[in-house]
Amino acid sequence: MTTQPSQAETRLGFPTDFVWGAATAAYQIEGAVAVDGRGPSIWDTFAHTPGVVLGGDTGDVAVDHYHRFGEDVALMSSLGLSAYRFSISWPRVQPGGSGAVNAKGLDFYRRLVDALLTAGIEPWPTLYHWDLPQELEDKGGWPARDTAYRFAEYAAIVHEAIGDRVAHWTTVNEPWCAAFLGYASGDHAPGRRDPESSVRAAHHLLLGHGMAAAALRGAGAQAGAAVNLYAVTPASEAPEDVDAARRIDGLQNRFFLDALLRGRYPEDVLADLEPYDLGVRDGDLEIIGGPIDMLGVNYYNRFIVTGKEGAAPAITSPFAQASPWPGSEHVGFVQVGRPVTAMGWEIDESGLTEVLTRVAADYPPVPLYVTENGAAFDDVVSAEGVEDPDRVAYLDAHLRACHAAIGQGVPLRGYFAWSLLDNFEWGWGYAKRFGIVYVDFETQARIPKTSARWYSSVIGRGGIGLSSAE
Ligand code: IFM
Repeated sequence: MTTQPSQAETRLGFPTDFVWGAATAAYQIEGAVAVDGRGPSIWDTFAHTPGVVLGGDTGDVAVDHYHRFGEDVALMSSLGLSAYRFSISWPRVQPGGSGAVNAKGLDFYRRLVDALLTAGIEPWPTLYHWDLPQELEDKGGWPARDTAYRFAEYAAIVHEAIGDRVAHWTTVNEPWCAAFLGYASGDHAPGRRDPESSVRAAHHLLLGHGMAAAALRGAGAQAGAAVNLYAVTPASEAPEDVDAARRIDGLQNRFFLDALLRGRYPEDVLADLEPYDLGVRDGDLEIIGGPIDMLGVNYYNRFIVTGKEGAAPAITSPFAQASPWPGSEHVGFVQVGRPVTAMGWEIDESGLTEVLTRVAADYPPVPLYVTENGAAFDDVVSAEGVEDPDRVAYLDAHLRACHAAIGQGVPLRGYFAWSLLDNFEWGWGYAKRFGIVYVDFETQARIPKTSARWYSSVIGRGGIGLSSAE
């Protein structure tokens, strides 16, 4: 990879083949939940359960991307995106999660991929961004081993339909969230609160990834997974803080990284999870640790962790539990007074460089992509449009952090802003806006924010200005 030397003095240039993208996920944007044969997912059921999503919001309509994808692709094109990361709704493609395939559902993704390619935008589908078909949950969900096999079958169905036009595949997105928010804290669908189920879910999500990745790669595609990684720092040198940080880093980061990139679970994490049976069988970790072509890193913030009593839980949902997931007993999350986003997450871009350099230094080499990074702020529409200088500053700082990582030899090949559009932010409903494009949820009008125009100019220049947020 080479940078463009002619412009090197005026900007911090990125490699010429750097992928500049934006990301979304099916349940957060598509809507049309009962249209053209889509089946119900765990998020449909969960969101319709009173008291679990702020304001009783659901993804029933979301931002109606299912009907407006042409307009949205035109928007991406006007911004100059080189790639678009979206997820495929399993229950739209296979309403019951096994068996019959819904031709109309597959056709939607064929049309989306075609529109992207026509616009010169590379499609980057993710096969699982949390919308498990409800029928599979009824049969045991991710804690049941069979779900991993069904996932691999579904992956093959989607590849068969669009594999001739799609090169880069992400299997599962943020398996930590799907497993531990879904099955331990109950903050996310399906809302179960059972630690053993959550660790089995984590293992089966990884197993599903391994089987799907092998099948996709066998068919000539490039495949990988996207994990949400955090910089984790003990609040002090006190042994209980250091151990709390080890446990959080273990479950949040190393559990997934070691499995995916080394084919094993970390011993200390297995010891922390001692009372539980993960359901690991002979050969599973060889499958999970099989070759991948890329690792997606989703980064939002740093965790500063204490083992002392009384600190707050991590802010994962408006309904976050005090000790929400196994191994996090007696763990608290400390804030140190840095500026926060509308999620209450402290902004610390140095953590992104830290996470990227750590993966590059501690694990076998694999191309990395920042598959999600962004921030929610309380955007308002004015006569001037939607001005979001805080988001511009956030994105700028994190792209600087990426640039620094590349400078330290990290094989970082691309960056996807989260998110292209304001959307359904899970337990927060429509109360949190992550988009670089504002969406009026009443009219569905799209209004590019200042950050969208700024990002577009970064893409056009192939880099960021020498001074902040230029
Ligand atoms: O909106 C989510 C996304 O679905 C997964 N990663 C984090 C984002 C912001 O919370």
